[in-house]
Amino acid sequence: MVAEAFRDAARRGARHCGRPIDPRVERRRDSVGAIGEIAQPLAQPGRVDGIRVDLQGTARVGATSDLTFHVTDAATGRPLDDLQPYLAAAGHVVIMRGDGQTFAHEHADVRDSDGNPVFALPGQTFGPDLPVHVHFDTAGTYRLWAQFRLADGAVVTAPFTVQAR
Ligand SMILES: [Cu+2]
Repeated sequence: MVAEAFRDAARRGARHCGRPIDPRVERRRDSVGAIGEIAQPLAQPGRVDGIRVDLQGTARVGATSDLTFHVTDAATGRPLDDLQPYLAAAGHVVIMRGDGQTFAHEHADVRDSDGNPVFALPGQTFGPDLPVHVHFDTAGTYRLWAQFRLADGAVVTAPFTVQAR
């Protein structure tokens, strides 16, 4: 499902952080079982291969929606504060309307000590909260895929379904 979404995006000429989207991300950890069942409302956690991702916030139409992905170890509940940069971002989010007609790509908000937005650089760590600002143009169902890199280098892709109102 995620691979399909990224392939669709690639076909439309979308680019991922200045690079063409490549669905064959190295060492992907997205478990097919979790990806196939995309039915979590905004408040429901996504679980991908031992990682739990809670999506917090409200999906509002006509305003910027401030969402937060909260990443924990599903078995122990340990907040993961050692996420690594992946393609110069702390996290990547693909947002697609349910009918597939709109597509957006956002990044987790990373700021320096003065509050200015900056790239996620090697050696930095992030989490457990990854803030993302999303714009929903019309009310309805959207699919979101959040992608980030664990301390061991594995890339996790967590799917969500949200209702924007
Ligand atoms: Cu990106």
